[in-house]
Parts: sequence; C-alpha cells; structure tokens
Amino acid sequence: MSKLIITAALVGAEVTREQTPYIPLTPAEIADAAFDCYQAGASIVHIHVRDKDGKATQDKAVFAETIRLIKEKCDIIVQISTGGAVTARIEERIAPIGLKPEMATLSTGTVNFGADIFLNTQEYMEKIARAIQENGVKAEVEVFEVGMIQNALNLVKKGLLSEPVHFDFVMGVPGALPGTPKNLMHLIESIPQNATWTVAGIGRAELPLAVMSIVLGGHVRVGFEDNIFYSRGVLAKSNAELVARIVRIAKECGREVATPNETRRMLGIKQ
Ligand code: KMH
Ligand code: ZN
Repeated sequence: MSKLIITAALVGAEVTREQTPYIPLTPAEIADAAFDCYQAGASIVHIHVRDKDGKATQDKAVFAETIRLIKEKCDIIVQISTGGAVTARIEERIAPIGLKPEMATLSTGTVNFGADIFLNTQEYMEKIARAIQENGVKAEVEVFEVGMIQNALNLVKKGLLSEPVHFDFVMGVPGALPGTPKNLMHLIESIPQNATWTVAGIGRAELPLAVMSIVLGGHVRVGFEDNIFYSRGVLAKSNAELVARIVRIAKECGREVATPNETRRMLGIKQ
C-alpha cells in the first residue's frame, strides 16, 4: 500500500467562532494551524480564507498573504478552495488560482448544501478546470454525489482535466450523499483504476470513513471545515489534534504517513 496522504481542512467557509473558539480565521492563525498540522503529519492543507470580520472571502490578496505565511514556516502543500462559500461568484472562485498554488479544488457538480445550493454548472466546472490547467495547478476533484465522478471524467475527455485524477469524496454533507461504508465502496468502485482518492467525512462520519480509507489504501482528510468535534460533544482543541489521531491509527494499522515531498511524487505535483 502507498503511504498515507493526510490533508488538514483547516477553516472552511461555514464554521464560526460561536461554534468553536479553536477555529483559525486570520492569515496568521491559519498559518500557525498549518504548521501544527505539518508537524503532526499532514502533508496538504486545504484552505479557505476569511475577511477582517471572519466572513468567507475569495480575496486573492488574503490567499496570497496566508500562503506566504504558511510557506515561511514549512513546505506543506497548499491546496486552495475554488468552492468558497455558496454565495461566492464564479469570478471570485477562480481568482486565487492565479496565485499558482500547488493544488486547487474542482467541484464537479451542483449539490444541495444544507439549506443552500452549491452551484457548479457545466460552464462553472469548465471555467475552473481551464484556469487550473492554464496555471499548472494539480486539481483535487471534490465529489459530493456519485454523478460528479462522471462529470469529472467528461472533463478528462474534453482535455480540461489531466489523468490520473485525484478525487476527494466529501461524504455526509446535509442534503448530499450520506457518509456510509456502502456509499464509500460504491464511489471507490466508480473511479478509474489509475485514480487516487481521499475521503472527507463530515461531522460524525469523519472518523469511521478515515479508518476505512486507511485500511483500503485511500487517503484521509480531517479538520475543522468538516468536523469540529474530537468525540461526541467534545470539541477538538486544534486541527492538529485531529491529524495526530489519524497518524496514530495509521501507524497501528501498519500504514506509513507521507511527507509533503512524497505526496508531491505520488500526486505528480511540480513544486
Ligand atoms: N464551502 C463549500 C460550499 C471546496 O473547498 O472546494 C464548498 C467547498 C468546496 O468547501
Ligand atoms: Zn473547502
């Protein structure tokens, strides 16, 4: 089995200080959290950024500052969100790809997102995929529903997405695919043989799906974007605490954890 790639989704667009006082919001806080996760064993950070009021923004300058502060501390791979918040316009979502981060997300379909709609029309998907390709960035395809796999493969056929494709199965978003073992097996069986995959279980689905992925040869995403609890009713004190638990479980299962450079080689990322 390959080494385990751990992604820390540090902040997201939706989680608030009222929900957890531990969420990093400013560029400096996000960079500190990234460094702590790097030391704990994460090789990728998936980042969103917030404005001065703590609201989600796709402001390129805030992304630039955050990436600069992270890179000052460590060589963890930075993956920027092109999803942003459900309210973000397509131009705003695309803007930070111009910073040429090592990775960026690409959501390949529209989905209910709690009480909202996360809109990813064919036009949006193609615009984001093209920007990712033109900037030499490695895409991580965000899959919230099974049909999104086919949409991604259609982008491959159109020459807008390179193979091997790296998928992130985001499972358990209210209104979308539930985070069950059976659903995860179906997603794994639905992607091409040469693809790589990671799983981001939302809320209480985070830990069981991560454990499944460790033993099945997939990769794992944890962090406050997806889940703020360490155990039932107990808030995690940091993103790194969630990463450290995955490292311990992986080691117990005999799965080694990948460094950032090993992850770059596995995903074909040019530094
Ligand atoms: N915040 C969600 C609406 C991504 O980062 O690419 C979208 C999201 C996906 O988080
Ligand atoms: Zn995200």
